[in-house]
Amino acid sequence: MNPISKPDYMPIPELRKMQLEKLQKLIPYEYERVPLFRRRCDEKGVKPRDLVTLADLAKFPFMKKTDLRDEYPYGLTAAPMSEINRFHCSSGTTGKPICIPQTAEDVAIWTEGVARCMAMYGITRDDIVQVSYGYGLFTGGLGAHYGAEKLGCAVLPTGAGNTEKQIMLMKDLGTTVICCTPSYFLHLATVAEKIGVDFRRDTKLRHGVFGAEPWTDEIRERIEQMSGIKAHDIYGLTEIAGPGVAGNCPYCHGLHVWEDHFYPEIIDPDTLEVLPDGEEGELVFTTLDRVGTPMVRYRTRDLSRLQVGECKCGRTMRVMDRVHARSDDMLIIHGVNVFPSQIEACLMKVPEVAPHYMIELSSTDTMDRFEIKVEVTADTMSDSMSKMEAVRKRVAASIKEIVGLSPKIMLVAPGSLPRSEGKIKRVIDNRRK
Ligand code: DLL
Repeated sequence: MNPISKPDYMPIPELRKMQLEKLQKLIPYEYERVPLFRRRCDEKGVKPRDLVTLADLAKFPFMKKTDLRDEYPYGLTAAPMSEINRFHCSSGTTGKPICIPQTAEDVAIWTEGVARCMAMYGITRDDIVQVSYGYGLFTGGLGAHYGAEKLGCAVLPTGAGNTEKQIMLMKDLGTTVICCTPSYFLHLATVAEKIGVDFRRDTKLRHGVFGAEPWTDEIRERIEQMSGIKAHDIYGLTEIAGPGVAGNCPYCHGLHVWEDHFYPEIIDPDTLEVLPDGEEGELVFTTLDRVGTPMVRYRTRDLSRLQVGECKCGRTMRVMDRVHARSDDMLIIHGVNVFPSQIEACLMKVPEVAPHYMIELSSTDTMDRFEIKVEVTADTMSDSMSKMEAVRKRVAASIKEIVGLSPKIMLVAPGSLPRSEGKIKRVIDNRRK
């Protein structure tokens, strides 16, 4: 076992004791240094000394993305600038970005999280890791880079974009691991095919470290089938660290949360009550060691579940379900609640369809229009009109069966929908608000 993985197997009583001790330090630290937190605790009539057991965390107020926006840039910073070592920002869909100043210690813990994920995936110091996440304010590039270096891997920091050159370097240098968004990998695979590069035949690629956006099991299967690599899931968010808050092991279907650093809770997003393990709701994280911008009960908006029971791998860290959706991703179409991931799962059941699609919504005077554009594979494109029509009908039937709606389906040519080097946007909602 790589020594970096030792904490993964910490006995549960020891882990819970450690979490409580860390929380008992964090809450007074935050109360003393962050006026917004102090004010919210005072309004609720809760004091740091009220944290006696782990369950007492539920008495403390939540933090939300809007708090980070309202307090931009330094309102939630707990450490003096002399201790700040790095900034990361995440752009929201509207308005100001959020800004997370971090100390060197914070960056080290984040790095450890990524390295522990990579070790769990079976990546070792013998690997050559191509980091195709964007470098910069986004945490993907630097997070994967530092994590891979910590494991002792050779890092190839290509960043996102320049796809043909990425493929050339992958071939020439013998890249064994690629880190990027799953949607960018799909694009990379399409370009590779176009320029005659077969991942199995022409490269040494073995692992993909994919995250930063929801991706279904069906996409995962497609990626593994088309490239012969093992596709691993890595989860995280700027507000808590970056990538490496959780990752999947070879046994569990979900992701082990590094809960010695990031304390997870699941809440009911309507009542805000903490839900027991096994129930689905909104993920909430508390950073147990952060010094620069600690987060207490940060509401991620990501929907998941903390699984009950032990994982066969022997790791004691709880397993969260893969994140297929955020609560704010939910679309209401003709009164039906729909998550884009459900549509994706339906599309991927039809093998003639490629994993590139766009959901478009608009409104007429009387009703919503719901249309899905989906690329077909190159082989399907060359088929007769009647075969194409049969594929279109199968896509429509799959959506009708699972989602209960009948959108207009448009099959489009391979490569005709927009691609992204980072997080992909798959929904255009032009309905009147
Ligand atoms: O996306 C950090 C990251 C970079 C994670 C690279 C993994 C790989 P943000 O830009 O702050 O940070 O976006 C965080 O992205 O709340 C989820 O909604 C989504 N997300 C991240 N990882 C996954 C994943 C980075 N594995 C937001 N599965 C999170 C599903 C994910 N959604």
